[in-house]
Amino acid sequence: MSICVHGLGYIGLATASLFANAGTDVTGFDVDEGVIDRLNEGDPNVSEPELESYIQDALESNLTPSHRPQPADVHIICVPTPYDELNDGADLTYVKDAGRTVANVLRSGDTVVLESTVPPGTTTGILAPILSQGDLEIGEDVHLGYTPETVMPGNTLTELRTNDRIVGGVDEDSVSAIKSLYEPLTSGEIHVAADPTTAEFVKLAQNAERNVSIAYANTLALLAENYGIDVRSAISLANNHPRVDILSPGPGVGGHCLPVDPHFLSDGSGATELLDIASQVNSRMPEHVVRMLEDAIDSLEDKTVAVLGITYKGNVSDTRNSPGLEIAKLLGTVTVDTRPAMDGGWDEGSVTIHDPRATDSRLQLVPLDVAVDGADAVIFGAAHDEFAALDPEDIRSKMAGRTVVDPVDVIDTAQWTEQGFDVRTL
Ligand code: SAJ
Repeated sequence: MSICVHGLGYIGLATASLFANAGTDVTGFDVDEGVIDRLNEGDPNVSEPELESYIQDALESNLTPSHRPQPADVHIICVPTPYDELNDGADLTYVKDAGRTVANVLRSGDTVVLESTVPPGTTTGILAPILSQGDLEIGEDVHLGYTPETVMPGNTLTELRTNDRIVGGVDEDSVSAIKSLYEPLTSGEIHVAADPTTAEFVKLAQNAERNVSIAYANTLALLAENYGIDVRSAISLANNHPRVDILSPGPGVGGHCLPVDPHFLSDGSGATELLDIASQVNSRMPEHVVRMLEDAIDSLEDKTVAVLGITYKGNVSDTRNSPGLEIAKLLGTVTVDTRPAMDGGWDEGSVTIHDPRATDSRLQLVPLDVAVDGADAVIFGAAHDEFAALDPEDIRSKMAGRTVVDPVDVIDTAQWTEQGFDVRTL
């Protein structure tokens, strides 16, 4: 059997490596020539060490990066589906392009699998017609189905090998073909959905549920603050109930999944009201964090703040839709591209940002010592292990002020308070 994986982002690359390391010949294709060149030089450019060496193993065995898509028994599409702000939905350009690319090399008997996160109906309504533009009939000549990836960034390899999978095919033969493809590679169960549209819906339902649950935790945090209650201990107590499992509040919801995917469920009917409110609650959290700082420092004028952690969550390198970055912007610093600072009443340059894991070269990051040197306050934007290990005495000796805002619950509040810090938490 041969496989061609279309789209070599970290999911496509991890998936291609999974098959290659199991002994299958895999061609990895990406429209970005730089990605292929880097891979041919043996550089996967991923930030999870275990995953990186797993990909290296694949590159040294059965994974061949290629500038051109190759005919193969199985085509797996793992291309991005960015948020199309104008139409409040998914930008399916890459999926359509990948479909055309596959159609050019498609043969009778082949299987096509879509893994990208897409609005319900994409596989049958958009991909199938593109694939059947030649003589081939979908279902009859070509197997087609949808199976979403569900890995948690930061734990990609383990989850790729152990998570359950949902498979939806255009017919029974397609389901069997796709099931038998993934079954040997995951210790999780394979669940069959009624059709690809159901499988697409399920993926979105999972991420939308998490987004709503986080919004609920954030709502509790706002209420608890008004009642003078420590929300995390309240949530921990509430979770002793056998049917309650409240998530953690935080400075907002970032990444390329939770803030985006609920919009893909939008069908124009207005039924997404709850999802929309949840997104609003979460997107207002960075402003709340800035307010927490304002409460702690009498006046923001002439103060310098160090934002530590601008990836979208702890221990990852991805900065997309990052709450920490949003906080830095609200405080009035231009941190990425030439996007203007939002008006937070602060002078440009009054905010420094440091992140030991972020890899986006467009960001104006500074080393920790520089960030905290003379700072009046520190805000933690992501719960990296490096921050949990900070020595408060050392930080105190460098800062001018004693204010710390920790909405991500990364530091030991008692320890920092003992060192004279005024620690504000969610
Ligand atoms: N967050 C909170 N409170 C929490 C949990 C998370 O504020 O209790 C925040 C994080 O700090 C981060 C954001 O939410 O800013 C998203 O982080 P996450 O860890 O919840 O999820 P992602 O985006 O890294 O990965 C999600 C996962 N989906 C679900 O758990 C349902 C993952 O399994 C998916 O594969 C991934 O989306 C995806 O690619 O769709």
